[in-house]
Amino acid sequence: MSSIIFHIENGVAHITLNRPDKLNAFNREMAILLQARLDQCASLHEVRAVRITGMGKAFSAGQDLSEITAPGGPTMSQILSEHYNPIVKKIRAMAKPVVAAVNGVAAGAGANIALCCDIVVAAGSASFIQAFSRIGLIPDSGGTYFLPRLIGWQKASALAMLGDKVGADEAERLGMVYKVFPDETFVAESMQLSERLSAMATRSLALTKHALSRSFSQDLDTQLDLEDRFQQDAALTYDYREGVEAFLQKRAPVFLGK
Ligand code: LHQ
Repeated sequence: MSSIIFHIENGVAHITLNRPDKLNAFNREMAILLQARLDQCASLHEVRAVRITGMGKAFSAGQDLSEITAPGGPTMSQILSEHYNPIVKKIRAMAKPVVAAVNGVAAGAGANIALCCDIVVAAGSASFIQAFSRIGLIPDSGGTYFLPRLIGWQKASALAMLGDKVGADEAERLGMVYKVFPDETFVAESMQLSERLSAMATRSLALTKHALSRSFSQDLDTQLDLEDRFQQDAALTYDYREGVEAFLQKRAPVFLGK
């Protein structure tokens, strides 16, 4: 069985991290396969939203620690430059919404890959651990970038240094997570949310995503100019015409993602 399970249904690409006996810890194979699937999601028009989740009781326990000590295993620099950094960059560059459906514990790189997604939802029993400091490392996979932006410097600093486990409800209260769904309905509700996104005006969601990403490094004037340009791009789409027409005709829009 592959360490990444992939299928497309109703416009959603479902990516499942599949090493459940290792709590879906990342080894090189899983990291490379995930990148290939993310590339596929980016290039296929029929994919209009991506949902990433984990098989079994965990989302992902981060780096497979047995791999880094194994003879011939990847080096530290390979792990970041060839595994995690490309994954984070591909998720952020994806011109489609990416949902992290955090079904269980998300630790280390597993937590930060979830946190770099556009919308993070969690099962009630899920949890997040910046496990790096527990083994003498620093948060990677974008942790030092996304965490302070999501929850503020103080909380990020404390969580990164202490490596405390944060339960789903607290993660929602802190702003790490958009919504927590009860364990019993988590799969259905997170799928529903992904399908709802896949039926929306995909180009406008992509432009929204990229505008939000840019806002962190730009001043207001530059950001207003960017909104002006992006809005003009959005206004050129079929979906914009459809959205306005449907509103005026008092019917539900049928967006095609173009
Ligand atoms: C694992 C792992 C794991 C292998 C559970 N590896 N087997 C970047 C640069 C380069 C190097 C290092 O990494 C990075 C990025 C990172 O991600 S650093 C952070 C790496 N991750 C961690 O340090 C987390 C390690 N795991 C844990 O602390 C616990 O397993 C958590 C808190 C996630 C879950 O605890 P439990 O629910 O009590 O499960 P468990 O500990 O009993 O684990 C179940 C099995 O999974 C167990 O195997 P076994 O054969 O005994 O059943 C674990 O050894 C295995 N496993 N995480 N990362």
